[in-house]
Amino acid sequence: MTRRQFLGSLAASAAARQKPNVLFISVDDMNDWIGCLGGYNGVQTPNIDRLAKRGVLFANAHCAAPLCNPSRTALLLGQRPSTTGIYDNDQYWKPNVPNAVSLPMHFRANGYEVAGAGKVFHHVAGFNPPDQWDDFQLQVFDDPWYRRDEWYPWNKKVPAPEGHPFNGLKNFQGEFDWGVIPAEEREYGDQKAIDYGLRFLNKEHAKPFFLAIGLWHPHIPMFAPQKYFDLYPPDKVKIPYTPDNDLADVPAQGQKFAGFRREEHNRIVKEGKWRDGVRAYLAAISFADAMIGRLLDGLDNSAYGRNTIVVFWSDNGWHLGEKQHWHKSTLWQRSTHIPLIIAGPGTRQTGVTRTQAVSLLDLYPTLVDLCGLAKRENLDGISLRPQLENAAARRQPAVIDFMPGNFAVRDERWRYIRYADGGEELYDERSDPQDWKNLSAEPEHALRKAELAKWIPKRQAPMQPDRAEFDFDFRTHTYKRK
Ligand SMILES: [Ca+2]
Repeated sequence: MTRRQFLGSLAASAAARQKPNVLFISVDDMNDWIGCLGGYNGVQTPNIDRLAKRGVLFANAHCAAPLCNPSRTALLLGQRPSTTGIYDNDQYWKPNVPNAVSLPMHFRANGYEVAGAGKVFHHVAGFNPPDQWDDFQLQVFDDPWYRRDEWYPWNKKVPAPEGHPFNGLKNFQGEFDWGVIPAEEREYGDQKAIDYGLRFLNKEHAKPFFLAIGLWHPHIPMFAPQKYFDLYPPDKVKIPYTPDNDLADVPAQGQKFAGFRREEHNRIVKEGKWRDGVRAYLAAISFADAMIGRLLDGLDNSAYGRNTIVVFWSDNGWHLGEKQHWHKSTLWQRSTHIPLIIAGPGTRQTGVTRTQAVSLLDLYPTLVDLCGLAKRENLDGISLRPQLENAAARRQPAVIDFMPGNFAVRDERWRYIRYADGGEELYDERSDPQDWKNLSAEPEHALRKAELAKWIPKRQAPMQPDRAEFDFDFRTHTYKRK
């Protein structure tokens, strides 16, 4: 190496050291029931709320798709389902979009140390290729007695514990459970992801880092230690108000999405468990919040507190009986509206709220922008930097995909939904945030609908083949088309 090359490499490593780190924290199925978003009066999320106070709260943020895999894949590849064809939970992204450069890959290619734990990509085997990370700790489940071996080959299956299912619902299978499991608080699976993050933050890192910590909570099964249930005395828990005729003005495809797993809603109502389920969701949210608090404390007590961008996001929302539906998988506010906070270097104002509609698709270009990474072409989102700097910065609407041909377009005030069969909905979210009154048939809104419809992507990729069409080998992480 010549002296000049040596000085050049010194300068390059100094520049790399000055780049901000990223702590990328996600939760699963957390809707807007957090203190700073006001979705449920009385919810206790002091740690998420304190993060909002030191950053920018995007109060009108939406997922790219209201379901785990398409939402996470869209965020992490920077491209919406109608661009990639990854619309559902059963589609591997890696063999279907082989040239994609994911957000962690792009950080790696730009000199970052990239690590993670828990559920960042979709949680089933085959969705989180090991080449994405310098190091990754796979998810630890709270319900290892339920997890099917072929989907979770790293999971050690155990016999179902006594008392399962813990919610006492009759004949319920699988994940749809809630309650207190026989485990200490520190033994819950998500704590292992937090522990990984704390260990990582306690180490010295030669390069700037991108650290992704993905929590499963408050996703079903909604298990939490007793003390989080005790935050919500049963007689104080409020069931969401749902008008009887709420679905009457919803077109056929919307009815179909809302009817998915309707039997679970019916059973919850029939067995008198609605309030119980709402309470478990609140407990699971507060438990997630407490774990996030541990991680934020760990960051503050580490060497990286001042030079780390914190991004907090949820992959989609969650219905608790609104429109006779539990789960996500709808194009309404309840499913698409999610918490999103960005704090740390790059946020000039702190403790402020932005009301422009934004999308999780915007995170990829935002982080490229804030961290000075090489620009990427063909990303579907746009950088949030203008909103981080200026409350009045202009935005384009957020567009949400759900299965081929179905879209919601959300701007600061309106939500326009168009289904593949032509069915439409229009809601004024300012006066009707619960999407109760479909205004799409009213002639006075024709022009508004046409304006919003312009944002629906012209190019709509067909559905990619699902995983049944591949032989996947977890050991070598290879896919073979059958
Ligand atoms: Ca989810």
